[in-house]
Amino acid sequence: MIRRLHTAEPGFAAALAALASDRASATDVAAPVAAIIARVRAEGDAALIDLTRRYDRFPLTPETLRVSAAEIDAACARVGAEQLEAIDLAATRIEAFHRAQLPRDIAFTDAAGARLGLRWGPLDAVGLYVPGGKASYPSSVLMNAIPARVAGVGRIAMCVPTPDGQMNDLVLAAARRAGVAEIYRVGGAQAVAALAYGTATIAPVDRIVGPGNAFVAEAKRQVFGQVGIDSIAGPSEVLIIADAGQDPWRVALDMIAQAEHDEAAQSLLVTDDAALAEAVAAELARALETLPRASIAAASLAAHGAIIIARDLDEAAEIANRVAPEHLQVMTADPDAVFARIRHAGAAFLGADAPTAIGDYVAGPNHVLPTGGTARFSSGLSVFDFLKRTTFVALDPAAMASIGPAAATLAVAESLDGHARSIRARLTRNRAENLT
Ligand code: HSO
Ligand code: ZN
Repeated sequence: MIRRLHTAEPGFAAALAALASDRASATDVAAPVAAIIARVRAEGDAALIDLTRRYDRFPLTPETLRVSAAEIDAACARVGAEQLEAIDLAATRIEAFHRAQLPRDIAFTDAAGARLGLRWGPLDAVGLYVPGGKASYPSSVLMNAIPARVAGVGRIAMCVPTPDGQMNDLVLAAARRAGVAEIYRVGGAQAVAALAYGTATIAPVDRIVGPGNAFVAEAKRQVFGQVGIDSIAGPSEVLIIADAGQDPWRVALDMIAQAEHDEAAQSLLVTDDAALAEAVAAELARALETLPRASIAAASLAAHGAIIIARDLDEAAEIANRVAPEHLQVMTADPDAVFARIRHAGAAFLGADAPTAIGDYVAGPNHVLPTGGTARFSSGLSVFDFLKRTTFVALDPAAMASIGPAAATLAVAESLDGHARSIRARLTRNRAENLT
């Protein structure tokens, strides 16, 4: 039920490439999403109300669009103490890790006497999309909202669909713990449109983050430019590098933890030990017997999973670099040595005691990570997604005298005399000279 691949076999490179393709389900919803966005822009709240009645079967009104503080209180009161404590531990650790990321401003005076610098500042307002239904994860509320808070974002507006009026109490409790109080009962492309363009009730934001279904992803693509967006998340994936002597039961459970997310999820094991490979395959079958989400996990493992037998751990690391997985686990005798060879992975988990699932919840680093090989050129969510830089230049006459003439020369070379004159006006007060 899970394929084996040997790096020594001729077709290996092609087989590895095939594993990477065919995972993203390409549902083309561009046209209906464009229509929804146009409606929200034209009709505002009335469109949100109508679309929510239609798609979420909920009789939304202007008064119930925003979730009240009393409703959030009531939701939190229904959550058990153990779960609230777990949310609190997760939030505390996520906050500490993201606080450590905060960058420093730069300011210095260079040899020419120019004072140069760069100042970081938060976005004014961010929209957080939270899916409804089965993929409504409180942990993702924490992972998206806390970095924004830590960055100093002034306003965080959250949209969450409530199909048939159902709200997830834990999602509201996580929002409260993350300091998000502005929550709207609206989802889908209409929520993204409202956050991007604003309605009478929902003020527009500057950037929209958070996972969603095909409609939400397409809506984010279409509003990009009006607002910033985060990267569009694909199905989750893990690549585990394990050597001889690792516990096959643990390896199997770590593969299943990823596979149970989605039929399109991917779990790969790369090992230099053929005996471990077979032991893990046997444990996968055993572990699936009692897994509540066995049908999803089994489908994922059969369609997209693989156990790869490599010559050695160097080759295993090279395979990981080629795959550029969202999550990398290194379960080897010397995980740091293997990790030193890794160039492309969204997040790494080092050692036999650090499963990906701990990072999904409480480790501290973000669980919103680049999927589908995009770790080759991008990174997981961080405070930088909610910060921007403004550079500055301050010059006195001496500094201008030092660097101005070269600028004037380049301006003339570009046939931009207005630029040259603007510069020369700082080099001399003689108007005739400004114009030469
Ligand atoms: N593994 C998912 C995050 C998640 N797992 C949330 C459980 N809840 C993407 O990194
Ligand atoms: Zn997960």
